[in-house]
Amino acid sequence: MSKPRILIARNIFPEVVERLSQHFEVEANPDDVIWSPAELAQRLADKDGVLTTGSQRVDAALLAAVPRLKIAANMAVGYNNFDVDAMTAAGVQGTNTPDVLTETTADFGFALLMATARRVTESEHYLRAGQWTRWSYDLFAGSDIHGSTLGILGMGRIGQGIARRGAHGFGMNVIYHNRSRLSPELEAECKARYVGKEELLRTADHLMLVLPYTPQSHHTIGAAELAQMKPTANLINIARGGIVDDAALAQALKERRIAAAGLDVFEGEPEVNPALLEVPNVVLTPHIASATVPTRLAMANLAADNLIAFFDGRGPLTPVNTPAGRGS
Ligand code: 8YV
Repeated sequence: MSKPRILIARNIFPEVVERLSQHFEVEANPDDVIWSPAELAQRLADKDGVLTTGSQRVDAALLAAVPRLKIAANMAVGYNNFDVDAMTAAGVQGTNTPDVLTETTADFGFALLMATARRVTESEHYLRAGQWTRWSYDLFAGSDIHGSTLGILGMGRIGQGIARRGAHGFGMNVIYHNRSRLSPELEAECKARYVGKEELLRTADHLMLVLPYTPQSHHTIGAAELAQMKPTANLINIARGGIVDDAALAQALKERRIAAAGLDVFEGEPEVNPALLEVPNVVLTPHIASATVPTRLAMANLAADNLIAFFDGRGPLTPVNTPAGRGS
């Protein structure tokens, strides 16, 4: 029997490509070309499966053009690049990579929080520019982390990891808001108190966004929400671009209506709103929260495991939908 055919839509670890080659006829993308939707459809015309990253959209238009495709395995926990309803309707399986990146991403949330509150990159730029000539009492004075109030919006696995770090590592007072409340056991473990969104916005010294991006969470933080925050507060977004109205945030930062922001994700990334590049009180990183070598390797391997298990007939390990399945 011939092997199923798969496309690996972006360049990934050679050892994972090699592993997949033992199970499938593989078309890889070693030059890491970002294909247009039409090019992607063309390459998928004769494929049974695809390993995607956040940069490929799998929607009704693509699915209509690729009738052979049975599974899209995303190398990401977030899957807002999938139109899950369209995939389910077309009988196409979707999978993601939860758990393997939780702790690494929570670590980075803290790195960004600390860099933002303690003005790490802003002060480094000043030093590199040769502007440091003397000590002064308020030179890059920022805000404290220990003992402050950490607000978390979105309390899934990564949110819980951040809560644990804040409460147990830094003695922070942790509050959170989420669609559903955690169990009393989990709340106790995370030392986190459930509050309404308004209280979260009004009282957090550091507000961490860790919620999924959906049409409902578009611009969860806009001008009105920023206006409710303390002028001394910091905002950290490690979730998705589009959850924050970046133009409204840049304006609030410029007018110092909040103290600072740390952003790993952007509306329309890799484009970054030019107004954000103009303000000094923002730490900007290029969507690297899960980027450690072991974690990215674990993500690639889990995406590969999903493809292998699916075509073995064992069923995907971490599905995001339960389609009836396409005929072969
Ligand atoms: C990915 C992410 O690196 O897992 C996610 O949801 O945002 C990142 O870990 C990115 O989506 C590329 O696939």
